[in-house]
Amino acid sequence: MYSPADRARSLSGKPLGTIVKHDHKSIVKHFCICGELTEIRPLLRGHINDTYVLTTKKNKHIVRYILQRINHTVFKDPPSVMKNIIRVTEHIQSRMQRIDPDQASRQLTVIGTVDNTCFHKDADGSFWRVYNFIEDAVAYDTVDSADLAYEAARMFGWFQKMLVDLPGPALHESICDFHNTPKRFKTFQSVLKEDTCNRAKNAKPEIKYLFDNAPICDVLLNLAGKGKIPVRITHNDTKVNNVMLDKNTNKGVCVIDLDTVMPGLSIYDFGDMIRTGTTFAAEDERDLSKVAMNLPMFEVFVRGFAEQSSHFLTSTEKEHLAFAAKLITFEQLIRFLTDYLAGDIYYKVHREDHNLDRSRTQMKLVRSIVAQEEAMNEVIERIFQQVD
Ligand code: ADP
Ligand code: GN1
Ligand code: MG
Repeated sequence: MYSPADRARSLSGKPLGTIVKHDHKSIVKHFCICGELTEIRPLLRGHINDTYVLTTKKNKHIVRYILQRINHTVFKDPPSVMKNIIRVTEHIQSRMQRIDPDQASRQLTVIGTVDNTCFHKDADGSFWRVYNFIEDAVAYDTVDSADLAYEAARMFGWFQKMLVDLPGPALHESICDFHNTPKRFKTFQSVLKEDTCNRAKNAKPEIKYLFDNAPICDVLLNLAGKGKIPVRITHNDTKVNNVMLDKNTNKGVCVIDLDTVMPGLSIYDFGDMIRTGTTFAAEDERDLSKVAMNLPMFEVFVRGFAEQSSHFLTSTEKEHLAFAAKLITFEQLIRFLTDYLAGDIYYKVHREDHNLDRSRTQMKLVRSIVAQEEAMNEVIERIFQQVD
């Protein structure tokens, strides 16, 4: 997770995935895109990959694409990540052709290269891929209406449902121990011990909170280890901005950001959606009075998710949904704080103390969930009884 090379890079002041000037036009030539390239515009969203919108024109017909440079310091084996993505997108595509052909063309599709591969590796060793652009759809960082919340939740439940019957061997683990919360805590402890940037002094309350609450870290992995919670194919990064909703109807269109689709716990996916969807505040909000888990929104998320997943979730999974929301938010607090202490080497930062600010929102959110956990469990029980 934080290798000696990563740390060395942090000391050199250069973030992971150090900015190199890329010749995007030559890169695009490797892909089978239609028409003449007229624009390449960076899309400054997401903490990990570099994303660009490509615009092409053929006989006055405009077609757009997404070009992405895969962050290969985070994803150590991009070809295997792409293999996963091809399997997942092709499976969803073929199911959609059967059940909802109108929406099939609005699913994420990998655009191949002229050499008939699914990515291009450039001379600098960067890995590039191209997707179709999902038109007339929006990825919201936060959702502020019940309609949007319901659709986002429905789509993440739908995504798991679509992959329940993915044939073939297990997917490649694109990031090892990605949601291994106890391991995340150990990494935090070792980064804190080194405190190479001398930043621990700025985060005393957050550090204390992590130690005080550490016992929750291993609850879900222990249950999984005993076979009480199944390992399924999960998305593992179910931020609300990783689902695209139709900009006119608000209906769910597709799920994006598939790099982390791999074996995982379904309820961590539920939890991450709650973490990002039930607060109206941004993940880096400085005014912490705005950060809280909103119970009415939570109810809508539970309903949307339950309608898609109720038939395959086990009772132990259902009993731990609220807990998973708390735990994944706690894990995110660990991750942001670790990166702050390590010198901002994993997440892109855009201002001083950005990762510390992000840690603080997560801590406030965990506290808000703890205060409402009983009520959240009541909501879950009631909604699943209605849906079952
Ligand atoms: P990251 O891993 O950096 O979060 P994403 O794959 O989520 O990268 O892409 C970042 C943003 O780019 C998304 O939140 C969305 O706004 C936009 N985006 C990504 N893929 C598409 C697509 N195929 N069509 C339209 N917009 C997209
Ligand atoms: C990253 O790629 P993006 O921005 O959707 C991260 C998630 C974190 C999230 C926090 C591969 O997601 O795990 O929860 O930031 N993705 C990876 O905002 O680490
Ligand atoms: Mg994303």
